[in-house]
Amino acid sequence: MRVAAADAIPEAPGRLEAWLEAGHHGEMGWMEDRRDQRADPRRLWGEVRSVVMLGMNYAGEGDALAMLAHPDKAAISLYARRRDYHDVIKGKLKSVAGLLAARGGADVKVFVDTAPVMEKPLAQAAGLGWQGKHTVLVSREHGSWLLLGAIYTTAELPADQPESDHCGSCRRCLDICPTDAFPAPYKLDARRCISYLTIEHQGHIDSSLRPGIGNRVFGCDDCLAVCPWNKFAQSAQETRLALKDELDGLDLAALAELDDARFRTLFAGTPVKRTGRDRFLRNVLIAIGNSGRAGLAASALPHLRDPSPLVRAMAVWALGRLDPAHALALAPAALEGEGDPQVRAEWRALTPGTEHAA
Ligand code: B12
Ligand code: SF4
Ligand code: SF4
Repeated sequence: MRVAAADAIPEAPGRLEAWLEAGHHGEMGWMEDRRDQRADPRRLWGEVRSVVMLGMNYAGEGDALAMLAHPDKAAISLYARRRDYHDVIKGKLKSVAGLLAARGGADVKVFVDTAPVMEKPLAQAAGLGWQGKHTVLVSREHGSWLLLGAIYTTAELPADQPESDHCGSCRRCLDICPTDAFPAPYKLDARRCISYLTIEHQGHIDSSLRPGIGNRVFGCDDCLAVCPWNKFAQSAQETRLALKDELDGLDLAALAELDDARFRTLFAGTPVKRTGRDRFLRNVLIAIGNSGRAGLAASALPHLRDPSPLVRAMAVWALGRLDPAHALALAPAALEGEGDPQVRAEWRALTPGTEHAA
């Protein structure tokens, strides 16, 4: 934990504004709402004088990208293969905030993604680390594996020294990105980021971005995992955030069979639950389409009649990649009964001679 003054991020409003103006937030309309309050703690709470930032290590053991070598299995990002961090961090922040209030009589407010707060620039100002070229906070002790939370307080606490940038000439995170989501160092176009596409994006995923998603069905760790500063990270000790081994290496074929109830049970209490079954199945079918395993075509077939157009559309796409002849044979009859424009477009894209995502 480190402390920043409430006025320590004067460059944040302009940078947030530029990001929003460029449309890099995609459909995250909530990033536009209350933008003044997000970029300046004093706009959110007039009395705030200091911000206590918490960084919580969530490093795992071994290679975070190991699952990418198994295209018939699901890669779920490291933060999501465990209990939702928000409650755990909030609990810790509340106990510190309680001490601040009890000892100094200060007013306190605790935030973990619950209010418009720019956690990364505040954490840099407090000296927890620096925003790397991948835009995430990197620390010399924990590499890129930190989750953040904030306490705003009326107490005038002595501020810590801000951390400076230690990226140097490195650009590993920029070069590894499978969907080319960095228009420049320190700038992320969320609309191209697999984390955004698989977690936040509500609708159909553009066909040009689907191949880059590979088997990443929830979030993406590539830019974090290649950061050389990770070599100093110790694996996380917090037992309440222990990795759930049962979520590592799940078969895509098994995930394709999830109905709503089984989806909720499997991912209960984890961040994955947030997408809901339909969006998750959309992601799973993209992974199936990317797998190159013809045997997985059978897992896409039943979803051609799924009630959700999101799922149906990606079933068509996956089948078209794994078994194009079969998909083409089914297309005429399927098109007759199909009312959803996107699903119709996916069927039409299979027609020989027209552009096909594969
Ligand atoms: C919106 C959001 C997303 C969006 C957009 C990500 C983004 N980079 O903004 C999406 C859905 C893509 C996303 C993805 C992920 N997220 Co997220 N996300 C957030 C959220 C809610 C807001 C971030 C924000 O304010 N973005 C707006 C832009 C303007 O801010 P920015 O990236 O800081 O942009 C700065 C740079 O552009 C910089 N800049 C511009 N020009 C220049 C030039 C120079 C020289 C410099 C130095 C800087 C600079 O200035 C801007 C303002 O400071 C925060 C929680 C929070 N409340 O802060 C979590 C948060 C950032 N996410 C987090 C995580 C873990 C992830 C993922 C790793 C999850 C995953 N495994 O899939 C990925 C990482 C992807 C990536 N490379 O960023 C953590 C990161 C922890 C950390 N160590 O930093 C946070 C802090 C949540 C938390 N409480 O722990 N996320
Ligand atoms: S999380 Fe993945 S897709 Fe998003 S910027 Fe990083 S490497 Fe690219
Ligand atoms: S991979 Fe290199 S450029 Fe990217 S954040 Fe880490 S040190 Fe910086």
